[in-house]
Amino acid sequence: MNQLFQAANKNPHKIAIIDHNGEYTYSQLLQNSTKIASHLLENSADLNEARVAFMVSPGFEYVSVQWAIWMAGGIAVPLCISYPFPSLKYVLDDTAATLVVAGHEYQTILDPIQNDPSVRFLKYSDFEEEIEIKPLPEIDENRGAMILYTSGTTSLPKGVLTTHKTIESQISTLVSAWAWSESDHTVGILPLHHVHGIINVMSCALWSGASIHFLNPFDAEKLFQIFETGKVNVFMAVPTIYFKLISAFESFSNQRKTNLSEILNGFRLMVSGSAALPVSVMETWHKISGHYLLERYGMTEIGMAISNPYKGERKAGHIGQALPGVEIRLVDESNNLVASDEPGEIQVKGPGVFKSYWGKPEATIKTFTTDGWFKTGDIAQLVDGYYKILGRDSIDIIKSGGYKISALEIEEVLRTNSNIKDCGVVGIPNPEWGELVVAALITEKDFNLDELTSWLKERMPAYKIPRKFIQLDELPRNAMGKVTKNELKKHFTT
Ligand code: MLC
Ligand code: AMP
Repeated sequence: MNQLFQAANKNPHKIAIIDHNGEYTYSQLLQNSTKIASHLLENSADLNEARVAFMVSPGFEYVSVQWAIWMAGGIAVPLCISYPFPSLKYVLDDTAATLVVAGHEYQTILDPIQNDPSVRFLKYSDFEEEIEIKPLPEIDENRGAMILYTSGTTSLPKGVLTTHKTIESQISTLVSAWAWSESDHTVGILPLHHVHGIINVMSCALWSGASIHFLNPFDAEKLFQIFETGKVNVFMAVPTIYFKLISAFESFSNQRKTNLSEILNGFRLMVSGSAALPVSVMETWHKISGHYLLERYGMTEIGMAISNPYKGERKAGHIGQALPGVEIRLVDESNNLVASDEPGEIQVKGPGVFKSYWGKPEATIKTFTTDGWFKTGDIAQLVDGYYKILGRDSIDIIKSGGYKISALEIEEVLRTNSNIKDCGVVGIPNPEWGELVVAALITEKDFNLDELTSWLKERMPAYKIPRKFIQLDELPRNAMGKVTKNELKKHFTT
């Protein structure tokens, strides 16, 4: 990640990060990261791709730890700060992380692993101790740099391994396509265990010598207050956040609305992605801000691949064209190219595509064609030179609030409840969340549904928990005995 650190060196006195503790320059960021890298290295010269899991709040501390891991030659494994312990443990076990870093807010939840002999457990406060600065190892760009977890068509999430080179390519592509510069000022409101928050917002800003103001957790009122300072000029979010911002905006006085509209109108760039942007949201946001949101398409495995133009027409309901350096093709079920106006699966090639699913060689082979195209599972069509997403090849993948959720994963957890005999989880359309996770259950007679949500909260993050439960006598099935999820969905719309 040398280019990222070199960029930071160019602007030593510029504010890089603003968070709830204060403001930090690029020079402070580099110094702190180097110091933490020395702590991580301890007696070794290179972490040699050891997995370093870290649970640290978005802000100066998060970036310092992430950069330190890269400087010391480790693989960064950011842990979701809202995960309950079983979800954290899954990631720690799957990556076989040998180092774990806990921000002070997360020491308690990580307590059970403090005495694990296979793990070196470090509190962020340990890094405050003075240490002799160690020489940093030379890192080959093809070495592993980060593992992010993504849900898919298997019941358990998979770790997506990217290299330093992949990440640099993902960042530099966007910096140039969207004209990032050191005069930019953005806001970090997205979770930092997914590419949208890590790559598109945080890393692009820091690569460009821009400033990033972290706000955690997301809060529409507080975000508008940051906008009202008049400093922000670049903003990126998922459609659910734009939906929430519109609702909050509509409750403001006319005077505040006029003032905010003027401020938003002065932004250089506003982007939406991670889920389909409803045309109604795009139009309402245009009325509020004067901006047609730039909608783009990406995935944990590939970074960003398709984008509406920075300059030029942005089409509502369309994701745009291939980004420079990214090859895109649409194919049918036999991997043959479709006719130019026919729908097909999006397949991607390019330097931003991930290396492998961590510890899952078979899944990795399955997700690429024999000639090296990554199969996204998303179905699209090229309409007048702009790609348009039509759907996904698997009904078991749900996008809610911009998070990818596996219906199978939730079903497996539900089935571990002794009162639940069987279940089916589906996503139903919802204007705010994109899709809402809902579940049909076949239960023991006297089972009380009221306690189910709190039971689930101990086992999975809140965003995966079904928002509606219904009890059925049986699940709709086809002749093969497979649950027919399209039929099941109908039970939730009546
Ligand atoms: C939370 N809630 C939900 C929910 N998530 N309800 C329905 N569906 C969901 N998906 C509920 C909570 O239980 C809670 O209810 C209330 O909403 C507030 O919870 P919260 O956690 O405080 O929610 P909030 O902060 O408002 O979260 C909304 C959000 C968040 C939009 C900020 O979902 C978010 O950060 N999404 C971004 C995800 C992201 O970064 N995806 C990118 C993946 S990368 P109660 O009743 O308890 O109050 C990718 C590639 C690419 O996709 O192309 O970018
Ligand atoms: P994730 O696995 O969390 O990285 O999510 C990637 C998925 O998000 C893609 O495979 C798409 O299904 C979806 N996605 C991302 N951007 C868009 C978009 N602009 N429109 C529709 N779906 C999108």
